[in-house]
Amino acid sequence: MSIIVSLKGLLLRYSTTPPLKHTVVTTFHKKGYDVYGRRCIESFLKYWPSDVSLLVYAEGVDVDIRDPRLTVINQTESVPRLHKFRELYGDNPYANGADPKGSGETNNFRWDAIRFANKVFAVTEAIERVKGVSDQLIWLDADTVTHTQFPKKIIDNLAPRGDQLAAYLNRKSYPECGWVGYNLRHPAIDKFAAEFEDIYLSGRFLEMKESHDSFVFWQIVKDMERNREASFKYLGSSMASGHIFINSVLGGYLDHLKGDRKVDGKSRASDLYTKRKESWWR
Ligand SMILES: [Mn+2]
Repeated sequence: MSIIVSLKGLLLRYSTTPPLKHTVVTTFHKKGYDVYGRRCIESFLKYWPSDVSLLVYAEGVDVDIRDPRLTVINQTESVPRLHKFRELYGDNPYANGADPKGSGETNNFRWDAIRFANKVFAVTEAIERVKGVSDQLIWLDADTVTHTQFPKKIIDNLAPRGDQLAAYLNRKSYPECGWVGYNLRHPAIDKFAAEFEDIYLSGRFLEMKESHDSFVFWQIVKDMERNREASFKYLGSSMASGHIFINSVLGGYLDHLKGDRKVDGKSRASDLYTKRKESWWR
């Protein structure tokens, strides 16, 4: 948006980026709450701006943290389409980590749609829920910890705007979807959400090369770009591979505990390929 001010006949044009309302969404089950979810919520409440709220889809766990910024949603009752998906494909080995190409692998995340659908349906339910209330819905993996005060201005700058439907951590191959910012004001946001769900519910994910949420997200992004339905904001780098989350601007405020780092509570120094000055990384 730009504001034009006339001052004694002199036209001054100020370029302004209006402040935005942000909602963060995540999900976890009982074990996840114990190992990392609690830490995710507590560090959010400590370091995120006071006007950002957090929506948690909790599966079979009583979240015993109370805060006006925190809304806990009973995943079992409130995300019926996820449970429909589990009914349809819960017994299908190719939706539970088995390699459809027949390598004999049975437990590979690339084909574990049942596991990653938790994210997909939490995102789509949250889009419905906070559209009209917030400008940006930020998906944040629960295995993240905020370690440094996260300024509102940085979050505003990370947000997708205008014809950008989402902001995500791109890299050489499929993106890192531990953080995805959705533009709730984009005219095609409902279409995106419907497509995300339908790829899973219709069984189309079984025909795809990989079926975890990040791969499916990437396919939708490429389709929408090709069809000129939306553009996207890139928070990563097309040259980068590996642990893009903590090496992006996000690493200045958050850590993302992939794999067994969840138990350690911290990423390793060897995960960084950019210099970081925050005390967390010392
Ligand atoms: Mn993660």
